[in-house]
Amino acid sequence: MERFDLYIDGAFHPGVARFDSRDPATGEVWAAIAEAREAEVDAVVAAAGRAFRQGAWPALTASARGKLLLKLADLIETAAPELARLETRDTGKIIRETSAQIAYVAEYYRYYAGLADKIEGAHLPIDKPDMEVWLRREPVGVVAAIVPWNSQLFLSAVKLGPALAAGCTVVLKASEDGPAPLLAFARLVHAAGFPPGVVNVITGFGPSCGAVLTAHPGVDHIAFTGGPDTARAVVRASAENLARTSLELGGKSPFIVFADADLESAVNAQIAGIFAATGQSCVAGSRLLVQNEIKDQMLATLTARAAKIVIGAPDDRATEMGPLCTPRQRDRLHAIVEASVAAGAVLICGGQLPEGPGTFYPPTILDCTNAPEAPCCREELFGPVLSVMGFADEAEALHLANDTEYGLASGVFTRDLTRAHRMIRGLRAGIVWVNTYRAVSPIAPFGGHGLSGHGREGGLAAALDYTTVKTVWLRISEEPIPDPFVMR
Ligand code: TXE
Repeated sequence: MERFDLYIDGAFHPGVARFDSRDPATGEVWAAIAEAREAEVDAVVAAAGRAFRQGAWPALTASARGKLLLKLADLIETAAPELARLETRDTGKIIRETSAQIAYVAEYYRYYAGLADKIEGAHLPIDKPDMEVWLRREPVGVVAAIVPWNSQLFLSAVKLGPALAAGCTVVLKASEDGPAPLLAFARLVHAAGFPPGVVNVITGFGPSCGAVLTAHPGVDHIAFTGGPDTARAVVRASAENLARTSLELGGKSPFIVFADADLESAVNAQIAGIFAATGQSCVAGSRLLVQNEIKDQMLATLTARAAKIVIGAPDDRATEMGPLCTPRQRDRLHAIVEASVAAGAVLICGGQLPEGPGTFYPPTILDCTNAPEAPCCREELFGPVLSVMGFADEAEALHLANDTEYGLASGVFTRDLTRAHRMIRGLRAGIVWVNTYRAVSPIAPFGGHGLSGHGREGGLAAALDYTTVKTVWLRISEEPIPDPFVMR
């Protein structure tokens, strides 16, 4: 059994109790995880508050903060194979994906390291001759960063990078599902030499840890990634401390293929868009909208490729799709697939619960052309399930694409440039990928509308999100300020 501790105020902590973590591929308990509840949350928020207000952190220059982030990036790069091993073991995400993703996570910290000393204030041309007025951009304070199990090193980097560059301190709460890699990441934070309390890493359950953290009076900003129902609880909790919130809540993203598209590219991108990470990806292209002329051909090619996907042990480099993270996720997914078939969706492939251990689920494709209201077209499934609909023309494609409460990502495959531009304008989504899908970079903002949440991660804007503006007025006149009650 491996053991993982909380990281609070620069020290490792066994927590109030330990809970088991299971390997999703086998169902075996493999790790004992330290749990945080109210007392630990109080202690960690107090530590982050102290570190924000006093000691070494506020005394550091922005450039020095950048250097610490660079050091952390180097340590992540070196430790990437071990972090990948842990994430694969604890969440079932395949080793090919965790290795590549964690190596790239270092680039996020490097980007924000470089940004730390470029977060500038401004000088105002104020309408009073004896005044100088300028704006200071200051860190907002203590950030509660809450992440789910999927891509957690990545999802925490897009919060910690900008928050630390801006000068905030952070309490990072890992999901109770698969928390080992983030608790191991805390060891790198420690080795990088961040002052105690600047970065803290805890885990625990929603009601006894997450809910206490989000309502805590010592928290100034909540950066949350998860589902919309939990997001509603987070926003309600923030009514207590009036903390700012940024929410990244996944989607029901349309993947639109016109008849003139390069079909090979579209098929490969769609396969990656829905079956990579076993579909547990916020930007999963889970609704394929395909022009009627090529629908049969595209479905046949997709189904043939889906049948060849190598499903197996996530730590085997040959595996292309691993298990879902938890039995809860799989049960929910399967129930929605069954309800969708009952609502008229036609099962093209998959859709059966496999025998044997582990939370595996087959690549599943449902033709929903005659069942647009089936739950698989409406709800985020967070699994390897693709809903397909045909469309006649551009107007219908746009209507179907925007017929969702979500608005995170979208993909358009066409060779027609002017049509691509019209689609870009018309799509209600935070990201539009044209003739590509699932591309990300620390330089590019990431986020959505509606049930997909609000706020943007990545890019310069994310760092500004963790700042607040202080307006400074300086009177430069040598004349004494006149007595306000003496008439002149
Ligand atoms: O996520 P939760 P769940 C979607 C996806 C999935 C569904 C549910 O559709 O099927 O959400 O997943 C913490 N206050 N996404 O239940 O509950 C929790 O401990 C504060 C999309 O696993 O949102 C964990 O750390 N925090 C998404 C984190 O919230 C609370 C990724 C996320 O868990 C809390 C994940 C509370 N009251 C799920 N209750 C995406 N955007 O990619 C729980 N948490």
